[in-house]
Amino acid sequence: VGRSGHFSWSDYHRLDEIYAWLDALEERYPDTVTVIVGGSTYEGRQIKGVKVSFKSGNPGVFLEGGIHAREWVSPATVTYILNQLLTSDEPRIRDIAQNYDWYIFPVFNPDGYEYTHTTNRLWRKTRSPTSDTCHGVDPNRNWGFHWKDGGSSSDPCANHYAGPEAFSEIETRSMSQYITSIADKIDVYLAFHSYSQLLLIPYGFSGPNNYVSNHDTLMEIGLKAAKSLSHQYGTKYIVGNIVDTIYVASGGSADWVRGTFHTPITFTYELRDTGRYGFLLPAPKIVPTGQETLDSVVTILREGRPH
Ligand code: ING
Ligand code: ZN
Repeated sequence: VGRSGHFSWSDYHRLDEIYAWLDALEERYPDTVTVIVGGSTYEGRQIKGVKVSFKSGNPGVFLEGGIHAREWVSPATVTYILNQLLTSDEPRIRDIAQNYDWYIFPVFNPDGYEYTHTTNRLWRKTRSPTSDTCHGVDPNRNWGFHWKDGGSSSDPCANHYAGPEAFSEIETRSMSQYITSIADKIDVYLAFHSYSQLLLIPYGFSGPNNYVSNHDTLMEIGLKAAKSLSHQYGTKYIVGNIVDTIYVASGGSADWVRGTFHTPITFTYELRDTGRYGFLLPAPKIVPTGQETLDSVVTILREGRPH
């Protein structure tokens, strides 16, 4: 598929291959798939995604991938899910595909993602200059809700640099504007990172009051989702509030979405593994990771729906 020839989940892909595949999906499914340029990057790239809609009037689900450059299994999993929504025959997948409108952006940080392919495999941040010698703001510390309220750095050379102000980065600023434009349609926001096998509930800013109002409901949904996720391969996830489960971390995208729009269902995934390969998860693990993650997404959407 696409100008670059092929697309698969047996390898990680460069940005141009992912974007060519998204364009090819729109050509192949013109009634269902619309390519959206949601934002842009410091180096002038597009932040490209798709809307998938089989009928009008559905509640919306937003999938965010690749905000951190080195977490390659995130874009791979998000594209895996997108492909399954369009091609799977399984009733439970057809059900969620057709009864939600999907806004899917596999690579939120394209400059960083390309940099991990060309120059430094373990780069995390954006690529804007931040000092005489350093580059990059942590795009998951740069969003404007409780910005710099714990777990981020003021050092422009640090991996968790929050930036000189909230939304200093064109990537987070432009995507926040796009999300704002569709926020009233979005019921579910899912962000995908790696690694650690966690399913995280907002908020991540320093306490107190960093539990969301429906924390108990999200815990229930999350625990059921983690159970579904374990069915195929026995992969174990821990579910909980960000601060309780990993560390204080403010200025994340999901915190901003939840805090600004009160989006009822908001989770951040930390995908495989727990550290054996870490960010360098071998490509043969993409498909199993995608399968088990999709199982959990099905559960989140079925449990989160009024029933
Ligand atoms: N982990 C996330 C990070 O940005 C996180 C964890 C999620 C923090 C949601 C804040 C909000 O640090 C990785 N691996 O990047
Ligand atoms: Zn991350």
